Amino acid sequence: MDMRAGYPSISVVTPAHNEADNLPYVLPSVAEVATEVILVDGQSIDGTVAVAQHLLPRVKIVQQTGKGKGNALRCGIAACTGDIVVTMDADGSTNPNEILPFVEALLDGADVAKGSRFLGSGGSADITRLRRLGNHMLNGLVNRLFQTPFTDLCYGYIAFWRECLDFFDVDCDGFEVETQINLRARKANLKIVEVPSYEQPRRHGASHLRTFRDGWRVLRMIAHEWASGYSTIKTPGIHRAYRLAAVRGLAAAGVTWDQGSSDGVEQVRAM
Ligand SMILES: Nc1nc2c(ncn2[C@@H]2O[C@H](COP(=O)(O)OP(=O)(O)O)[C@@H](O)[C@H]2O)c(=O)[nH]1
Ligand SMILES: [Mg+2]
Repeated sequence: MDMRAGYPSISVVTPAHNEADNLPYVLPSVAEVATEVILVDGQSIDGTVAVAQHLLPRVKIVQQTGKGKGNALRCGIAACTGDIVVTMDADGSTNPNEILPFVEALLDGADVAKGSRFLGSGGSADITRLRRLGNHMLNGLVNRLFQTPFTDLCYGYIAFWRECLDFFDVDCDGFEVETQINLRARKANLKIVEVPSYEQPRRHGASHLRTFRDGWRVLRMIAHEWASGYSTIKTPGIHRAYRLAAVRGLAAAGVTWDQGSSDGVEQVRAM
């Protein structure tokens, strides 16, 4: 990892509900690339917090305020201070060595880099046939409704510039959270790219996801986002300009927003 001065700082958020046995496969490798590691504990009773602190003394522990993976990510993302936020699972299925390609995609101009198990070198040794089918159908529905080219809707490995949170909120509770992030980023006209990712099998324990209950929640999320309209900001470049300004510290040098110019295009300008 290139740790030059000026390289963006990376906050990794990992939600964990009883993942103590899996953390040794995750935290040490994540620590090699992350500036900040935030573990969001879901009232684990297997020593998850103690194991995390033993493996990585600098880990930030956040206790979630409600229930579910969405609530956990919401709490964890709120605690991030890095330029880049990366969400990844704590069960050993998402490979920490893949963080770098996500970051590179952001440095190449994306606002959001979402992992895909169904693109190029991606794959999954974890997903069941039924879940694959459900994901495929929901993904197809989203692509029709939102004119997106997504290949994987419900995957927990996502990276984005933290400034993107000025354009969307994460405010759901369950496994529909990735769908919410992807759709709200799309609706805010952010530039989204997919990064091939290989999902390994969860190392220990069982999935917390219940296929029909959570598939239904994803479907309801799609309907809700479809019904609630798009961002009124129509210029994708504004996001990148804003983010670049923030990352380069231009804000401190007096960046102003020029809204409502003659062609209706908003611009960000460094004075
Ligand atoms: N804090 C917290 N983490 C959760 C909760 N539900 C799931 N997770 C975590 O979210 C990640 C993905 O969950 P997992 O059960 O592996 O779902 P799957 O990958 O879709 O089969 C894992 O790290 C879980 O520990 C929750 O309610 N609270
Ligand atoms: Mg998993």
